[in-house]
Amino acid sequence: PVTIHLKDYTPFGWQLSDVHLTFHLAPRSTRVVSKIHFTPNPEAPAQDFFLHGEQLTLIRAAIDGVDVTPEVTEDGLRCAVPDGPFLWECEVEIAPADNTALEGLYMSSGMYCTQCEAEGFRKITYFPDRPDVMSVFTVRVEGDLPVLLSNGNSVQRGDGFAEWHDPWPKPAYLFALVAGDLVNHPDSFTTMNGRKVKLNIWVRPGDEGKCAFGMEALKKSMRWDEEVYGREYDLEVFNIVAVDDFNMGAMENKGLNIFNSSCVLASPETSTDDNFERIESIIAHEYFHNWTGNRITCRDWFQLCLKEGLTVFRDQQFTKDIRSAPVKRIDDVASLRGRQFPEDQGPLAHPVRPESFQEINNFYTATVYDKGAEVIGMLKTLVGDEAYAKALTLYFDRHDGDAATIEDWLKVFEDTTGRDLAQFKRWYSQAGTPRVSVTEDWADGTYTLTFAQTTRPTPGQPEKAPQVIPMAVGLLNPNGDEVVPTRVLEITEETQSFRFDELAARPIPSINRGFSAPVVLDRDSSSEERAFLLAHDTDPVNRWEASLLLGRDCLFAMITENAGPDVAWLDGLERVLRDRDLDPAFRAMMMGWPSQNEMAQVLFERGVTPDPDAIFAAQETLTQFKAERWADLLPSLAAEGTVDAAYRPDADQSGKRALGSAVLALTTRLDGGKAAQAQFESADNMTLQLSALGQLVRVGKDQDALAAFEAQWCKDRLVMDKWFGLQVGATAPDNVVPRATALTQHADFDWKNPNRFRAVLGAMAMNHAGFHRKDGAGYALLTEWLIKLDDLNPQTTARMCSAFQTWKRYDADRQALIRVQLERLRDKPKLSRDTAEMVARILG
Ligand code: B3K
Ligand code: ZN
Repeated sequence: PVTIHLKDYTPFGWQLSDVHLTFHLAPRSTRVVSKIHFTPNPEAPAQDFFLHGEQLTLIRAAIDGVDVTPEVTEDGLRCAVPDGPFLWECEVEIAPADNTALEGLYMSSGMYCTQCEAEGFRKITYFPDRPDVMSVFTVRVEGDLPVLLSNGNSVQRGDGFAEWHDPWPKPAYLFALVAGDLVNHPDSFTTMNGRKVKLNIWVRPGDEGKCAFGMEALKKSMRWDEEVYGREYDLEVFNIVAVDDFNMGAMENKGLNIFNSSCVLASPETSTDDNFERIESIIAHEYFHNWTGNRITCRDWFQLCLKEGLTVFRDQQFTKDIRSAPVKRIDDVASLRGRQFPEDQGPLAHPVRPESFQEINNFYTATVYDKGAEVIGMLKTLVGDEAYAKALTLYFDRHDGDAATIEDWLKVFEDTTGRDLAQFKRWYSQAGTPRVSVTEDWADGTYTLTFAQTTRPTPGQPEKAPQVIPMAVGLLNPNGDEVVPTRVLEITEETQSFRFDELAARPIPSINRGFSAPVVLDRDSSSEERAFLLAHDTDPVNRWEASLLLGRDCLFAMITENAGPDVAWLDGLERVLRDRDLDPAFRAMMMGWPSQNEMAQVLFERGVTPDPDAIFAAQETLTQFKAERWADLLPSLAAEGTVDAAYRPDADQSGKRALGSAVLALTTRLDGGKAAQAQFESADNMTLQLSALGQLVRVGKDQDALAAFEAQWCKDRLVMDKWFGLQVGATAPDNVVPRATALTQHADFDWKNPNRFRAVLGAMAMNHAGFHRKDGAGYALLTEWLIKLDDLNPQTTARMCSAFQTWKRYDADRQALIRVQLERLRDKPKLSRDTAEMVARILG
């Protein structure tokens, strides 16, 4: 396998002034004709003329009108070319109907669509398929289908053809084409400069009723980017298309975003509150890419976080602005810790800007996206809001039209603030989660906090240097008042102290407020102190954190010492739950506790080999205990969690329903599922229906409900994904593998559809105790299916291998069982490059 290195970057030898593409669509014999003007690039070293191309049948190639015979290899073609500018013409044939990898041009339920990021365009035609080669595209689509779309503005349309022109130079990964029998949900948006933009969401007939929410989210995003970042949309039309078969969430192709239908279609009957919120944020994310990604793109794929980290940061800001900021922050912190920390602390650890890869698709990770966003958040915290805004304005002014780098990005901050960001840059180059230990000192009214940072070795990086850590700290008086409001301490040394003078009493510190830095805090705080913060902290994230830490300790003691639940913690929590001044959504979050997966990590960190069954059992005992202890409180909380008004997926109503469903989980422990059954029967929206079904699955009283649900929804693919997923994800550990096995035999288990595949096998891998059952049946089942899927869809296969990334946490027997499966996968004949790289990294 070939490894690509950041340090080897060289510019392409030519510039492309314009690209003309003509598509003659046919399921198994689409012809793609390209005409491209190449001009030598004065800034590039001399090189062979090489164009990427994979799985293409070359029909004809010509230079300046004269036929040529290039040397064709598996990954592209080489050809002798003139010294000066020339016109390249080429015709290839491809078979979209046979493209199961869902990369390049493929078919999904009878419609043609494309996915080119990162390197899919080379499966459409021969091209310099790299993000720093940007050009103006004109596209003609010919086919016997009612709707023919591509990027940019519509130029001409007629019987069986359409022409599109995108005036903004773009790299090939932003190219898109869609053709099919589609209907649209139209709307329009008037930009800040009064330009009217046509908006469309294109869907398959029958889905028209599920577009309104997405459209509102799009308009909100467009307005928000104008108001907050001063960014205006730049084409006459913005199209979104929903596609059923898609490897990820969505794609920001210029003017023609393509979405996994699960990330755009929504209705109260078929979508949960969580679905609505996710759809809103993904629509925003893809739209925001228009400036951070498309107008300013990446020089090479190592710079992926330049667009992804920044765009995630922007979509998080957007959600905070239009929903509840504290709740969103807690959500993001929980997801960072649940997904990114394990990555950063295991065999797949890599820097936010990786330095090498074999298959770039394997680096669309929580580290690049979510840690990438955290790094931007830290930068903003360090320079302040005003400087951040100035730096961003400079970034857009200076780099509009560029394929930029992290160096360019940091330079705008250095130029606007005069700060030297050399040390800060380590956040981009050093992998691993920094650990910060805290000690304190109190004497004569002076309180001193001392921080010591270390980062453990990660693959390829044995030594780590200290990073810049913006640590937001506030101090509370023993009576609960805040004596020192939040202050950001800038830690740059390995060990560093900060003093707070003239205090009347020894304060209680609230450290890393708002999770100002993505680090693990090591601090021996007493449970009294945590309980105090749970009661008094003004920072919602740390209030939640205090409860989480108490929960961790409680479960740890239950698992390792057979202790009973920590009643002091539960009583503190109860006071929070009873506080009607607190947002129901926040209280719902406070009712959560460390997941089984998180507990496995906690045990491992504390030197105890995690036993998945013991973790599960402790969680069960704790839940039962909570339910009994709070039995009196539950009815009033349930009432607060009930919405009487007509369904709206807004923050207010969904917060209430979240509280309601957290309460239902406890009530079910007391009534064996009676309330859940009633809720299931009366539910008039998917949030209530699904949360009730989840509880019925959990208590094993799900047979009738699952049948009823299936009968009701068997025609709706997205709802059926929930049905498949929930019965595996929520069931008791022993049932997980048998159920997943049975569901893979179900007539509707269309395993070539990534959503359905993930619904069953992804849900199995996420059910901690079920997946990690002692006999290894979970590992074997997942591997069997990964082996099967790899021939068809390497991207989704490789991504799902990460289910094994935490394998070194577990006991020798489980490790041996996992190793057998990883080796079985490794040794599969014709294993894809994607999966091969993942398995090799996980095996280490
Ligand atoms: N940029 C795309 C992701 C492409 C993934 C390629 N394997 C979606 C997004 O981040 O918005
Ligand atoms: Zn993105």
